[in-house]
Amino acid sequence: MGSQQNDGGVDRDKKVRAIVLHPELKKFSTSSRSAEARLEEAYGLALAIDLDIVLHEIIKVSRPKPSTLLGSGIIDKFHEYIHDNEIEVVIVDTALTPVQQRNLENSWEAKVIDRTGLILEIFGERARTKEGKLQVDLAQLSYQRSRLVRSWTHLERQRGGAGFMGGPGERQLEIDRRLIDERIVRLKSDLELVKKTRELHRSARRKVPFPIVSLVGYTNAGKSTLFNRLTQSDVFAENLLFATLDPTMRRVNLPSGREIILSDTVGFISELPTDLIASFRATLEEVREANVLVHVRDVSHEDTDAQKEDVKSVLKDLDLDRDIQDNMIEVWNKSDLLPEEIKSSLEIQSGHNQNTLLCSAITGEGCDEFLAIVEQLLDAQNLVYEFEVPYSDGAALSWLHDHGNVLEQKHHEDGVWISISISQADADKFSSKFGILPDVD
Ligand SMILES: Nc1nc2c(ncn2[C@@H]2O[C@H](COP(=O)(O)OP(=O)(O)OP(=O)(O)O)[C@@H](O)[C@H]2O)c(=O)[nH]1
Ligand SMILES: [Mg+2]
Repeated sequence: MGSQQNDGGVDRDKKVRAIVLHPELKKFSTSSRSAEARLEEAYGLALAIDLDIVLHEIIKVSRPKPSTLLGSGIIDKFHEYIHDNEIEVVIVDTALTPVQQRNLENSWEAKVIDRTGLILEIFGERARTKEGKLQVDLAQLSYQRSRLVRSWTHLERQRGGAGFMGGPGERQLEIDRRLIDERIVRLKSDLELVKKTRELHRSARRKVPFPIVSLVGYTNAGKSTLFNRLTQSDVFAENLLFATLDPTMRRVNLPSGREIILSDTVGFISELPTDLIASFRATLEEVREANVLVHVRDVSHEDTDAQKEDVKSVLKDLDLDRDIQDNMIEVWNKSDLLPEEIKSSLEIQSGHNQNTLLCSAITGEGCDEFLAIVEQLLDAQNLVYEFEVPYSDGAALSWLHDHGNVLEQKHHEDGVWISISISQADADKFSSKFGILPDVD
């Protein structure tokens, strides 16, 4: 590739020409998705970074080769294509081993990016908050560290390069590796610091008895669009995979006037790289703390069922599937895109389950009902409160014993300190009846 030495002067307006290949590993596939659907998704991912995608294609792989994954016939065929069409980047939609990636790069004389690399690249472009950026940097560096290939991510950008095409040559590798190690150490300690600050904020927030409601779901399902509608805000919502990366939180009033905190989060995807799951654990801390989890689904998507399974498995990886199950709402979004027949059938189905709702974040259909469902769920939920009831308020104390589950009680100088598990609705009744405002534990 001729333009390698050029560190900063690459024409930024000219898009890098790329192709997307989805290897169909016939014998090994356990996925319920078709190869075509998977190729489309990979294509969508590639479009999420600014590349000129000249071709996207499925390649059947009957016997994956450890050294190159693909057979030599296919490699030769694409070598010619890559050369003739001035392709600079080849996206191979699977997890390549470092050796496979390196060998393919050498054969094709082009940059090869696998699925993990691509997702990391998108995340790198999208992260906005300090913590988000640090986490992406860390995930990228660990990924890069494992590969003896020319680096193309943040390191270069920070040296003033033009994205992943302006990289240094192989001789730079040793220096890069040392730089990477030093940066990993620094990033980890920076992250610790940011995490501590977040933890402080979070415990401050816990004192505020506002329940947290988190939107989760497959990327592009419509979480941010729903969030914007409900909070009357304007976060980035776009027909782009991984439009949202950093969580956003806003207050919303429920029909009764009670306030909740709604949080919009990063979307999930099938085969989410494990490195990234680990690094996004902290970003998804709000999800962990949520009183209600809202699974937003694009029911107009042909793979909506497979996507649901993917979301469930990511939630499982994040240890979020256990406690929250009863407090989960499933939002069947994009109802406006459904043919009339399917829409009415889904309407009936969702009517059978009180925690399922058919709606359209675009037209607003069903969205009021959404808040009512959140309210119902919260009303039914028990929260642990801790507070002191003055001795003079005997009636308040016995009311609590009647309505909640007292976990602990201590006699202080001026009153009884009590730790109680009680429903949100009763807690609200209690504070309006007796004028004592409890703190959530
Ligand atoms: N027709 C229709 N389009 C919708 C609806 N909800 C969202 N969209 C579109 O779907 C695309 C993705 O919406 P987002 O809200 O960005 O999706 P997201 O779940 O936040 O996606 P990520 O942030 O990438 O995880 C956008 O083009 C939206 O306009 C809907 O109810 N109907
Ligand atoms: Mg979003």
